[in-house]
Amino acid sequence: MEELFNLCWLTLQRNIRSFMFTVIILTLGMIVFMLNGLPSEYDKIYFDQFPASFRFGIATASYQVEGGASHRGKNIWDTFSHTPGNIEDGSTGDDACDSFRNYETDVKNVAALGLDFYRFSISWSRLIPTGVISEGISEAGLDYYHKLLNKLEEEKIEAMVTLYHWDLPQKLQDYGGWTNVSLAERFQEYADLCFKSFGPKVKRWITFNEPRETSLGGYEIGYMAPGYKLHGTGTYNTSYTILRAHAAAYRLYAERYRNLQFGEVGITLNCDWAQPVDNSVANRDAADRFLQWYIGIWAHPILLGDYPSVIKETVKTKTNAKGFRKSRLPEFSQDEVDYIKGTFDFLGLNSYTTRMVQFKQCQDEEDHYNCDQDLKAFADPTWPTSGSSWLRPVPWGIRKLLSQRWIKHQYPNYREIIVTENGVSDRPESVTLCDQPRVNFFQNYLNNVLMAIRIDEVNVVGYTAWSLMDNFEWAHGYTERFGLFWTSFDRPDKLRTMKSSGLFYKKIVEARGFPNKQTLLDWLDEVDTY
Ligand code: GBH
Repeated sequence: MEELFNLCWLTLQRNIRSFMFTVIILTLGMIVFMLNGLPSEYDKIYFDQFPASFRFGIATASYQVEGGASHRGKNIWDTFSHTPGNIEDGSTGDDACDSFRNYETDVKNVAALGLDFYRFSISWSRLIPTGVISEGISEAGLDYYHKLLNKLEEEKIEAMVTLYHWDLPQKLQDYGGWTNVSLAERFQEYADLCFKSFGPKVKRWITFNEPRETSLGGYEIGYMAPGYKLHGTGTYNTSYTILRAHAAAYRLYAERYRNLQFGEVGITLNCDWAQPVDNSVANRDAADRFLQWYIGIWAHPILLGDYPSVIKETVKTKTNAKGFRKSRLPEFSQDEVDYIKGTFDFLGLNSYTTRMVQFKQCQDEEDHYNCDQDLKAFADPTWPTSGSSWLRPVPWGIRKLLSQRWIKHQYPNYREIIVTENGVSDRPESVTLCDQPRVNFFQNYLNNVLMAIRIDEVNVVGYTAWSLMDNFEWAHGYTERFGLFWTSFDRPDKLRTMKSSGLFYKKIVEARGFPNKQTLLDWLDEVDTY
């Protein structure tokens, strides 16, 4: 009995000791926790600088910001936006941000962010009102871009100039637009005028911005100008002309201008990352098809030669099955393959979001670019939302897209990649100058680009935020704001005011990256109270 009592007493004593020990450990833990905070999302940030030669910039596009519509020839976005029902808020780009008059402020704002370059686009019909050079050139149009380029030079900001950001002269649309192969020649003449006039002041030229959107949005689905619904052929037929036009401009520059002007010519392609829903072969193949149809249809002919074989074979099989001998996808001759192949000094990439992808046999009776891919693409409901239904911030997506998972692997000869657009929208009623979600977006996307460079060794040489200021967001008019500067559209002077995201981007650019956790937290505090 006594032994038993002693045993119990001993056990109790030992337990009290371990109980006290636990209490002390917990208290110490609490103290450490209170001093340092929880392990946070900031512990996942990769702290390092971008390479010394890395360039930071910001972008706009002519129709979205210029206004001054009465001072130039008519283009397809004038026609499209003036047609009732096409634009969400019934607006047009007639005035937009009035950069036609405010270009000096724009350059000043780019300089205020401490940036290395400004990416803007030239309005074709501002230089050549009908699009046909023999019908006349506008001196006032040339003058406008000279003034803009001079101002940039004064501020020591490099110019990255897009030749085609969707605003085709209307007269060229009347001849069939990009379904007409001879538009490649008209484009080459226009490019020639731009190289000749502005070349000495331009470091990088982009022939086309997101040709996929021109083709799919403009000619197959129809939510963009010119609004055609050529299902099954619109994307493929126009891609054939656009690829030839791109190559024609590239070759012209290489032959006649490069030795004198020392610039580079590339194209900007857009792409979402495609994450297979699981590891099955069927779903991984579906995600790969998503990427081939999205970016491969453009990148493969330019980097490796000809359309990707999966697209050639699939479209041919599907067309044959309907009883037609000739594929809906045009065929390049060997000469054409060689003409287009290798026409890039750098690859521009616009990326905003990610899709989950799953195999799904398309049942549509109708031929369609989407149906040809046999897949279902959707957003994971847990991803955050933004001001645009299609745009779900998924920062790791851009890293996978750039890295060995895709672009670096598919196109080993890619040379240099420049992220030519990346950004996020909000709705004017929800967020104003203190745009915390946008700050968060840039922090995480820029950090993933940094990891792609430093960890995955992708040769990304520049990054471009979209956009300098809120502007005409195509079919969504002025209902979605992407700016790092707020635009007061209701004021005649279209006043621009820097948002928190502008200040945050400036900090990253100044530091050339992410120095350490404390500095990052200090920046976030500062921009939050801004
Ligand atoms: C870029 O396109 C453009 O280059 C730029 O001009 C634009 O302002 C920016 O992004 C932001 O959108 O509304 O569901 O019909 C990005 C690619 C393709 C994304 C068309 C939106 C419309 C989908 N865009 N897409 S929907």
